[in-house]
Amino acid sequence: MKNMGFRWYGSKDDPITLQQIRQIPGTTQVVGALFDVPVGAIWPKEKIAALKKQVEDAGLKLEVIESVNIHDDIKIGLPTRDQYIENYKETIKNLAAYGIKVICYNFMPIFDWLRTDLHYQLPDGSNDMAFQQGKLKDNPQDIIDSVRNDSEGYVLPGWEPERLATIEKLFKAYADVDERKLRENMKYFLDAIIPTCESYGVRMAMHPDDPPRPLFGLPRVYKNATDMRIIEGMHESPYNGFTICTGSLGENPTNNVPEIIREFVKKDRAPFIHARNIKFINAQGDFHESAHLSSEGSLDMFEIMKALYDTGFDGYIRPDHGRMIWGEQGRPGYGLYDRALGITYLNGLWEAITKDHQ
Ligand code: CS2
Ligand code: MN
Repeated sequence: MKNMGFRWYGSKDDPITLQQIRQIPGTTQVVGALFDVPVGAIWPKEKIAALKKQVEDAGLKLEVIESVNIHDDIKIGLPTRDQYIENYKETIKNLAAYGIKVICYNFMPIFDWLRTDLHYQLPDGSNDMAFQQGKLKDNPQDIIDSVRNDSEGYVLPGWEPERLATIEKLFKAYADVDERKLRENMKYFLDAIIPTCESYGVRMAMHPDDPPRPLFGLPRVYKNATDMRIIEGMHESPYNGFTICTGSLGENPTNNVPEIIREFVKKDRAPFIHARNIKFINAQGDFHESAHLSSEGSLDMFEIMKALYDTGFDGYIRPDHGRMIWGEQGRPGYGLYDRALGITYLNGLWEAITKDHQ
């Protein structure tokens, strides 16, 4: 696939090098971000330029950013949000100046994705991340502590220590934010930024809530196709788009992922795809992340790639979380080997589907 990417955490924080990424066959894009700019602040041009140069010097491209995170004041709807929205617009302009085409973001209150195991043991000796509802304690602090203890010292996206230190305060601040209010705040944000995206040619790609269900009483607004139609209607524009994360959406067994792809790629609302598989452990919808192959999980990756092919998808795609295999250690979900295998598999499916249609 022409825009196959690999998520990278930067030379300071990622044990994986750009040279290694360059050697994964069929990989042309790095999906990157600045990790040392506080949420809500403007991303400085010099830092974007430096990242871009680093990636290009390694023979790769940087056209997708994951993520430019949204300040909680915007999600809560505080009066201070206007300044953060202005900053976000400046960041969009600065990114556009360096050829960024897509910004992935999410609108999840407090937590980004959530798992109850970061090292779930698989029978073949590898491990990956899992979510088991029964293991979720009532007190969010327990899950924060367990993630912190289990992440091998890596800062996981959305779990930055400075945010988590203020968790109690954050929960209080979100007390009045229900699903309706969160949607209202999202529309306010989109109405403000999408005109800037249109003028500067940067497409927003919202990531689904992961797992796609309310947790600790916090509202969730992107769980399924119905939610997507609501978000789409908040601000009609191809620049108001989605990241279709097959794993996140697939974690709800009632979501038909290929159908979601068909609907939203056809409507030109899906500039970015995260392709990964998950495997349900029981009928309650507990799951672990699996290798990318259809045979290893509960999602049919062939049908997913075929839906992309049939709808003429020509956007950006990356494998998502992988297992830890061959003794590799590092940031859970973001090792080199299994994601590289994922790319090879996805590219193989794509070649087969493409040639079959010639
Ligand atoms: C997740 C998220 O899809 C993923 O890799 O780890 O952290 C995702 O990057 C964010 O929700 C996007 O904003
Ligand atoms: Mn994802």
